[in-house]
Amino acid sequence: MSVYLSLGSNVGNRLQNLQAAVERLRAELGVTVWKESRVYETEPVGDVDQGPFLNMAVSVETTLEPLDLLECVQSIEQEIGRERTRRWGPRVIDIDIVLWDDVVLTTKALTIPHPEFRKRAFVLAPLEDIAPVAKDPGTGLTIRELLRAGDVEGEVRLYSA
Ligand code: A4P
Ligand code: MG
Repeated sequence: MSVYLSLGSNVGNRLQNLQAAVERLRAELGVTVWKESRVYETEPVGDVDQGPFLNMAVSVETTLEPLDLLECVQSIEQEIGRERTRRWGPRVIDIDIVLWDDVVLTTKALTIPHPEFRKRAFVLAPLEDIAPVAKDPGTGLTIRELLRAGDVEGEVRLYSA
């Protein structure tokens, strides 16, 4: 079983924020972190004028139900001090559930696969590091195929601290 999470930060010590989030995920009961991608510096996507992000992806296995994992990652976000400002705006840490095996789920609180991920290089490039042939149940395409599909937005490059 594989669940893929996308992590992003563009406020404060961005690398430290990502590392703190992964550390807390590792400490969660019922969550096992398997793989960590490299860290990418990425151009902000969306209408908000804000600084560049660091983004990464991790694969986890979990005994939690999807909504419970969402609650879990949201409490980690709050712990790390995310200030809830505006949608798509700057954040200390943002953790999104991107894929959950071949689960397709649309509820008010949670949509899996993440509705925006197919066109976001800042999600796909880190994911390609750890899961190039994982399949998007929505389109049947792999991460690698989505990344090469052409309508992917935002510049990304490997980050070295
Ligand atoms: N929610 C629904 N589905 C999911 C899911 N699969 N994973 C709901 C996580 N959350 C999900 O999210 C708002 C609500 O989405 C949650 O309460 C949950 O119930 P939020 O994290 O509170 O708010 P947000 O992140 O500001 O809004 P949103 O729409 O999730 O923004 P995104 O899509 O996360 O985009 N550019 C770069 N380069 N790198 C980035 O990381 N991130 C964003 C944020 C914009 N631009 C970026 C980046
Ligand atoms: Mg989010």
